[in-house]
Amino acid sequence: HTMFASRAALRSCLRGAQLSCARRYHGLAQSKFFKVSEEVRDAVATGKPVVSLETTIYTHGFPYPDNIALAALLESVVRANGGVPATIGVLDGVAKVGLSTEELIELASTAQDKSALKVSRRDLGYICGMGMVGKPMHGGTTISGTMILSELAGIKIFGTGGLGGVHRGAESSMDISADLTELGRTPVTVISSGCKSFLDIPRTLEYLETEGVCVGTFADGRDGAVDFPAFFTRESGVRSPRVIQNEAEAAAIVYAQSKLPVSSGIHFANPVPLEHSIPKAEMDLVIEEAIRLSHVEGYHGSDNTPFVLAKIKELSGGKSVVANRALIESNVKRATLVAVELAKLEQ
Ligand code: PSU
Ligand code: MN
Repeated sequence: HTMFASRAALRSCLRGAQLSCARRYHGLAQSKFFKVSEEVRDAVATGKPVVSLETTIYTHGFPYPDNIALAALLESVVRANGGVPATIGVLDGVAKVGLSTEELIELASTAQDKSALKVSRRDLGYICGMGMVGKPMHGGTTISGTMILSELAGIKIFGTGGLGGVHRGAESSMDISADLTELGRTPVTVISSGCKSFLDIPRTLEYLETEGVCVGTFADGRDGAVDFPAFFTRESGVRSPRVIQNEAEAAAIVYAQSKLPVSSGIHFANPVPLEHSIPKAEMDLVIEEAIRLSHVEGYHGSDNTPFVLAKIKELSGGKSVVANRALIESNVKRATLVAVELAKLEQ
């Protein structure tokens, strides 16, 4: 028995408490284990277009020292398009929004010995708490972890490579990325190239629908139905729930949703640039083999995605790395242009 008329009423009250808590933090935005750089704080306070960038792609994705070059490139893409970058990660148990160049190099260097944690929602309290008791660790934040810290810092737009999803065989393994539930509960817009087809894309979209996540794919003038993209390829065989034509449309959706009592996130998929797309048939073979090897070697939990990604890279002979870099760059540019349009609406 509760004082609430229904479970829905209880849930919406809890959600309200959660929101007002997040809002309170926007002003303070600092604590022993949470720091926002001065540049980012100032940009958020003065309504400049800020774009979040994650760090799991550096700690668990790209090899050292390519990852450092990529990190620098992405920040300059944001600046060149009129935005302020906020690279997010955990250094010595302190969650930081707006890493300095030195901090970025320090964090990305952990790719050499894999010493950084992969930090999603479940890991944030752990890594920050351990930092308080003299066990400092570095962490690369996933989409989920980066969304939480973005919201806390007041950042609404986040650009990255690929979204986690429902894994194939999830009906028995229950392996569903925390990125999806995060999108269901945290009002941050993620721009990526969809998800790799080592995941179960139809079920990923079903899950996002259940979680109340608006999913739209940039069509850039193409008419009619558009596929939700599968990272390296523009085709997935699955229709995107919504189609958007440009950044102004995307920003209008973000703006409208922020004014409605809808606290879930948004995912805009930006298909890989045509000149870098890899034919689906070619990628399918590579992915089948990567998944087979992951099963053979018994990978599961948070180690599974990095293993499969590394195998895909290996089996596709470097081609995938070039495509990967190109699409992230394109997504981060798109994210910045959405943030610029959104800043105009919020003036
Ligand atoms: N998919 C990719 N590249 C990535 C990731 C996913 O194509 O780098 C990373 C992102 O940081 C994402 C995380 O948030 O993996 C999801 O991991 P998991 O499947 O364990 O939830
Ligand atoms: Mn998982």
